[in-house]
Amino acid sequence: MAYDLWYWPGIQGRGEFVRLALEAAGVPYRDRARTDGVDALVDDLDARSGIRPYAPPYLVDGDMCIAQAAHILTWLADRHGFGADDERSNLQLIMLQLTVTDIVAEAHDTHHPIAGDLYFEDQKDAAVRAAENFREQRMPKYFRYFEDALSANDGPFALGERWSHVDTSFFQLVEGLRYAFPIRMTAIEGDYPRLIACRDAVAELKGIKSYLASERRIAFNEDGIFRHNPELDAA
Ligand SMILES: N[C@@H](CCC(=O)N[C@@H](CS)C(=O)NCC(=O)O)C(=O)O
Repeated sequence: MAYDLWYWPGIQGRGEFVRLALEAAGVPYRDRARTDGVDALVDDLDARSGIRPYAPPYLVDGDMCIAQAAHILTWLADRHGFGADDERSNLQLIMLQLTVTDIVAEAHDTHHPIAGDLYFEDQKDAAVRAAENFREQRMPKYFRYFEDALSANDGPFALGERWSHVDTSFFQLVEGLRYAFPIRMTAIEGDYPRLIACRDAVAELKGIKSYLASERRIAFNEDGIFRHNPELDAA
């Protein structure tokens, strides 16, 4: 039976990291808020009690319901064989996936450095400072780390020749940062050939190719995590 994925319908957001792995693996899922509407998502979340998701994305399989994008991905990887075969490598993949979670949160905070529920205009000065630090210090530091990780095995992916949930997340990270910070990415991405080769190899996966060409792939927009504010971008 297909999984139910619940995530805000108008954006890629954190749900996209889950969508990409499901699409790459050819695992059937229903993107419930896209078919049933945003109210259905709010109602579904409100109807849950006890230990329940704090926020979307969350995945439902019968009685099972888990949230946290990185957690969902590692659970899916175990079930559908896009993790590693040994514990040590699996723990390394989880470590990398959680580090993607960290940079994604920092990318979000460049446009909302003070509070998520304040308008951009009300925190623009802080955003300009946060984005400068993110571009100059944080992007190279994370990218160097991912580049080193990708040098551990021969091949375009973190595990070498076999893709994993980490690679689909690297793909989305590069795409998102290209959208949000095109000037900065053009200036630095040549310094990280393994990360870009990984992004390119993911783009060639059969499931990803057809997903990107489909209407299921929502375009980047100014409501998502990766937003393009020209004031926040520079080489
Ligand atoms: N750490 C969680 C973050 C989940 C999250 O922040 N979801 C956002 C949308 S991307 C949300 O709906 N947040 C509502 C809130 O924090 O109140 C994850 O990686 O899944």
